[in-house]
Amino acid sequence: MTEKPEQPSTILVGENARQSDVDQPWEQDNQAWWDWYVTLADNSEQRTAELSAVPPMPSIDLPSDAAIFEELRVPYALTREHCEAFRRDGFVKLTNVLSPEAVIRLRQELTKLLGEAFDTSLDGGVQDRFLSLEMAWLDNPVIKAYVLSPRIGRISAELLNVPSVRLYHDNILSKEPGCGRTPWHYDDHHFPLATNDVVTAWIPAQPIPIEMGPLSFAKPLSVFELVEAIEFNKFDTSYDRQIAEVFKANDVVVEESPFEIGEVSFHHNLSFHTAASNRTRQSRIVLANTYYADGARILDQPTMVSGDWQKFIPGASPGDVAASKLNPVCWPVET
Ligand SMILES: O=C(O)CCC(=O)C(=O)O
Ligand SMILES: [Fe+2]
Repeated sequence: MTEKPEQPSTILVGENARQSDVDQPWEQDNQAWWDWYVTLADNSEQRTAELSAVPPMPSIDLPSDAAIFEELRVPYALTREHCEAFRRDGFVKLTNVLSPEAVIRLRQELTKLLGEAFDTSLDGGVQDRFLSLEMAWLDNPVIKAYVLSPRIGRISAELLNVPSVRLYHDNILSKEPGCGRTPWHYDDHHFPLATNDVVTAWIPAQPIPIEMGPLSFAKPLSVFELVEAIEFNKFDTSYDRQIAEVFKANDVVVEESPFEIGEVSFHHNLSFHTAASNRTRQSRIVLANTYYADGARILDQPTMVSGDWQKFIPGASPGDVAASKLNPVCWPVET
């Protein structure tokens, strides 16, 4: 019998390192995946040592959840320019996808869920970590409204130019004060789907100034071709560093800009992106929902970097159409 492969969060060296490689499945949970993943980021160029204060969230009265859910249903006025930008650049940042009220409500709920799951308070209770939770939509009606939102599902389908999208997963991501960079990557590595019609809606639950580490994108989309030959290395920061070097040598433009309240970015699975460290005292909380074209299949050989994908498409095998009960169609709305 062959031995079960070791996992990379127990960092392997020498002899053992050769027993494990990227083509093996990931066998730990999503949190362990993120704990490992952020160790692959080069943090040698820390911008400032001090954590800064950010303005508090606006203090406004919230409408009922029913009113917020209605807002998550109504279409967004997506323009041809938005779609062209997405296809050319691999991402688009859209303002006013959510109202300030909907952002505040989202943050309340995400803070509650993260606080319970990690037994901590947010905004300083824990430092330097990248916390993650997924599949919260299954038991939480508020999160469900944001994850299965027809407004967000329709934007995703229109950007991909496909008639219908399904949910791959929701991902609550909280980059805590002091946590370092997110390594350069494209998501194609992470999803076990045999299609490039995949988009992630990255929905901040507060404004994100530069010092909090907004998601940042290399453009245009085709820059992934410059770095295709760079081999992923799961043990150190060399992949991240080499990508940055190639982009610099080729004068690749990186869009790193703040997110205003209610602004949401949508990125394609071949879009290269990164995020700086969180140098503020507030948690950088985000809901990242990934959608894909209905009809897509699972790869014949999902890899370790695909994370614990079986959790998100239960009961499915490599090669199957990805359409489990955890992958509802989010657009068009099924009646
Ligand atoms: O939140 C981050 O820093 C990274 C998120 C990310 O890479 C993604 O949602 O695809
Ligand atoms: Fe990503």
